[in-house]
Amino acid sequence: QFLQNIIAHPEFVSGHANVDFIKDTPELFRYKARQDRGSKVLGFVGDIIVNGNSDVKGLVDPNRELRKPRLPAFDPVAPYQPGTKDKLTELGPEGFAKWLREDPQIHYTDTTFRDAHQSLLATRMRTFDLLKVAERYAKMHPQTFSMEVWGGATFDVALRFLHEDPWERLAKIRAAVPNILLQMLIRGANGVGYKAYPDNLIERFVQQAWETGVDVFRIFDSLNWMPGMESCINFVRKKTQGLAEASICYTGDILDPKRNQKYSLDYYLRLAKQVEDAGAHILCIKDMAGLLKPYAATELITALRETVKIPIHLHTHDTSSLQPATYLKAVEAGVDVIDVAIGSLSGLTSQPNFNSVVEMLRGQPRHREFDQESLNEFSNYWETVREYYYPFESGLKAGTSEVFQHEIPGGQYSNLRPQAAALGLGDKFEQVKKTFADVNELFGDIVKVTPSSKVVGDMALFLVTNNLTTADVLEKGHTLSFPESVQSLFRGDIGQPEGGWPQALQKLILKDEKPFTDRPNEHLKPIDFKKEMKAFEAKFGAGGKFTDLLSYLFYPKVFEQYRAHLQEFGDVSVVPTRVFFYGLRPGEETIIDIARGKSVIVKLRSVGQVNDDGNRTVFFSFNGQTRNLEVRDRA
Ligand code: 3PY
Ligand code: ZN
Repeated sequence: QFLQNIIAHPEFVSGHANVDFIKDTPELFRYKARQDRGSKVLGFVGDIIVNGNSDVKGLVDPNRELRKPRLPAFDPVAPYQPGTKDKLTELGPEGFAKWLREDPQIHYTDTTFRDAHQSLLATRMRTFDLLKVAERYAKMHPQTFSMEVWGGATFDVALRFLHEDPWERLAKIRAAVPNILLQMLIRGANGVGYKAYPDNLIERFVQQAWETGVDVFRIFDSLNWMPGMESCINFVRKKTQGLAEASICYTGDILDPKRNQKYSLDYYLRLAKQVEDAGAHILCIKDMAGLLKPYAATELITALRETVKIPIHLHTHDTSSLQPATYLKAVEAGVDVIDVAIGSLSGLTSQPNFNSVVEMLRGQPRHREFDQESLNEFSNYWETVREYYYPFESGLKAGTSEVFQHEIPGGQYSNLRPQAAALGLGDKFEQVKKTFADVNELFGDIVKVTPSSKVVGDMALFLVTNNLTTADVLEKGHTLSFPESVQSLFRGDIGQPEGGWPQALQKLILKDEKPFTDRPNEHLKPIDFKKEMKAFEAKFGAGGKFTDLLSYLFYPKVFEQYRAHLQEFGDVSVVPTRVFFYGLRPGEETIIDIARGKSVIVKLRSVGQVNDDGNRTVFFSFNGQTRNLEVRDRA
């Protein structure tokens, strides 16, 4: 600790420490009381018992019984069967893409570990529950094309709400799944954030993601703006042996004369060609709101197969509940890979049902066999686990054709409702959805996916909160002060939309500020990683991990809070989910695996009254011995 204090001290770091540095710096001798992991985790459990988990505040039903999930069967000593990861290693990215395009059988990406819970449970699925079945899945279903496990909102949410390191999650999944391609979603120049970042940050991020375990990089731009994707495609090609899967986000309806003026079949074909020319190994049609209808899929996929030589991967959300039909048509038209989620985490704003889609295609010449009994065991596992996350359910009970009007992405839907509720608009959600569509029109009909969709959402919430219509905006916009994200969008901070911004509106929003039309990243200073690491270590202590630095550069405030939590409570990703969200009831016991081969048994005996210092004594039995903990009651 003494040595650590020296190398972390700002004076030492800055190179200004002289010979008397040690003598003149008494704080070097101040060691933090070293708390062992077991005590830290007990502190966390005590805090949840007394104060609750703030992430589920007001949403907990104390009488709710939660069943214990049953793990799907597998043979733990059986070796992993070779899968697509082995194929990629064998063929390299170009050869792999060629093989995929020529393989007649349909392929499946399982999104259970990322988009499914992002879209149904506000991205809250914890590493704890994922890891319980990762190895089982890889051993039971090695013919899966890929598992989407990372990126999108999972990065931010892991740090912000789950107090977990997203990199550790990825590394652990990789270790458990060595045979199947692991896939991530990356927002092009916006990385895993909501704004543009310096190019060299995206480059290092991509490289580190590959080294930690990502094989397939699904890259998109939230306005379908090619310059927002090109550099990211290049980074994947240059810095990894992985696959650059570039996306075209699907919006509108190519078969609807009212919606296909701007977003026509030709528009998508033109983009597809550009994506191929930019060096993508795979083309993704990213239907983030679930708007691609079955007969439109026939037209689109058929034409795409004729336009590009690279394989085509189709992503959709089943918000309308029509999307299995879209998959059927897409498979008939020659799509190469489709995205599905395990039964109990599928449907509605998530992906179509894996288990059922496999059955749908039975009898189709392109059918690929899966062990249905096992898929159903996984579905049963996730059904039970899902109950632990009940505070995050969106409330949507059935498919809705309303999505064709509001076009809200599946991943955003489950966040927009609590966002509206937090602003006191809980009973105005219908109006928020309707206003979302009005704002889209006002903005000139844009592609809506993170982060552009968030801006449309922000504007809709702004209008509903202030009782304004889009007509009011055009009339008295010069007197309004627009949300920061709206100003940023119209300034060009996240790129340019097809056809440009409506100019009169842009003037109303930006007032005298001048927008730019080139790449926003060009305006950002490259990161000096050496310098940043020094500053990082001065702040957080020596021996900084590069992955932590990357997290910090994307989310400085969130990372600081994550780090403070880690300091106080240790790695809480090992705490069982029931305890993590709801604590323990008197008499209840839990086993926490705090390190490989090291478990602690924690039993709550009782909780005392608040004393004069504002603390409560929590009486535990810890590995069979009495342990009493003083916990501040923050109520
Ligand atoms: C994300 O960027 O998080 C998405 O899921 C977009 O669809
Ligand atoms: Zn999605």
